[in-house]
Amino acid sequence: MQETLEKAAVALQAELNLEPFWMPFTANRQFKANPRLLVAARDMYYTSHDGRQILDGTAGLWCVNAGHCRPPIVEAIQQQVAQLDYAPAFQMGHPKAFQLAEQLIQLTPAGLDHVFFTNSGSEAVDTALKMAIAHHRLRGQGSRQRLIGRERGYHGVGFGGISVGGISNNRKFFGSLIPGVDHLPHTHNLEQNAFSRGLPRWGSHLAEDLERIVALHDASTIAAVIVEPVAGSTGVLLPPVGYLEKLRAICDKYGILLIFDEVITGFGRLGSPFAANYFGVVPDLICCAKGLTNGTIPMGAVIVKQEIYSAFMEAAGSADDLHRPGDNSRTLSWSPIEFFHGYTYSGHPVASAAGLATLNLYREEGLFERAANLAPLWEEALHSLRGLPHVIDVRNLGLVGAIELEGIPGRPTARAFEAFLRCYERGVLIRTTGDTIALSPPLIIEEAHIEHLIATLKRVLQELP
Ligand code: PXG
Ligand code: PLP
Repeated sequence: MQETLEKAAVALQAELNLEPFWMPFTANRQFKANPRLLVAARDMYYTSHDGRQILDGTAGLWCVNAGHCRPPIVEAIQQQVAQLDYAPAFQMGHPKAFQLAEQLIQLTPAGLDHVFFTNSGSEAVDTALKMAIAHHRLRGQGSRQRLIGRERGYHGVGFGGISVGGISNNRKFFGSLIPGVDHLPHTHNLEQNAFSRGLPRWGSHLAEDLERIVALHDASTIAAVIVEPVAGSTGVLLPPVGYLEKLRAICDKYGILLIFDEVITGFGRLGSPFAANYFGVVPDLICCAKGLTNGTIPMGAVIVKQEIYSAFMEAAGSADDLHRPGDNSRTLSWSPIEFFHGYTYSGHPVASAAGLATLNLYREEGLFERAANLAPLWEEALHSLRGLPHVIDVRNLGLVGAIELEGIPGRPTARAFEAFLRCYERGVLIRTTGDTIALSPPLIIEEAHIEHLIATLKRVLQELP
């Protein structure tokens, strides 16, 4: 097998110059010496450049929730790009962006009812942080500028996102970041919670650290707390029972906005539209992306509560106010534009068409319910890996899973990465972060696929150095 792969790699390099493309979050030199290219996809499988079928255990990068190249989505994109390729996003519109916003708010908990479109999760995060700070200013609380993130959090790669994020490698190279950010402690604790099924019991008190931060800085300086309800990228860290409820209560007590970054947890990953629905904890803003278009066309969104939208609408000069330019009783100098923010491609027609077709497919096939129904089987399958060599924890919720391996001393990440390579050789795509294997298959996964995935992992874990 190794030999065939190497042959295919050599053939590929003869026809494709891999050098100019600076690949994101990739060991470029290692990859280019031994490339892994995907050339096609269908439902649960990728086709690799050497012609093999690869079972997708990760829904691409947590985004292809309905499976690959689904015809209704593909056709909607094809039709849209031929009919209206682009429409200016500022002071102009097109119907599908409005339709998509309306459909999105059907999925969120009551009260979250206005949508701002972005092109990625990173942009959704930066948008939400800007909204939070501006919202306070517009309500006469301009001293509320401080942002609270969490250790090990991932909120994309914009300067806002890495500032509130808590992954050291994503921060340390990039200077002083944005000022006025504090971090809550992460909730991962193997001594207390290893091999929990579903939510861990221990650790809800960690939310109370927000009280310490408030005592230190005073609530009047704090704009927002941002967390992933389930931290994905850092290795699937689950919130302890009661933790998110506590965070919500403390935010309410001090007038702090709560932002859920649902870029991964949105669109059925936990068996419900959003984690907010799953946990019954309603944030003030939700960031989403990825599954919004089933990964087909880049798109993100921030969904906000009515009060936040209204604060902007009421504070800005009204369009009928033309006779009162310069009225300085208002917080901002007069302008009919309520929020000085947006992207060339906010609500892009092709992305909107992809989003509409995606939400329709989720609904028609009942994919969120399907994920919820499969979750117990998924849990059983994952926990059957307990006891295999190197496995120090197994975590699961909805259709997310993590297998944490004991690292090789002095070579962190090496063991899990070796598992990734070996699974790929055996025709299964997994994702690793640190020494944790993260799994998040398309929600169309069937029992036989789960068996194949777990059987491959078992063999690979038994063989690992
Ligand atoms: N917030 C969260 C919670 C995310 O998981 C982003 C923001 C940024 O989204 P964009 O679209 O800008 O990438 C993410 C993205 C991984 C992995 O393997 C996770 C992400 C992206 C790529 C890889 O864990 N999460
Ligand atoms: N840089 C320049 C010079 C621009 O003109 C623009 C948009 O007009 C941007 C950056 C931002 O690009 P986007 O709106 O695609 O985020």
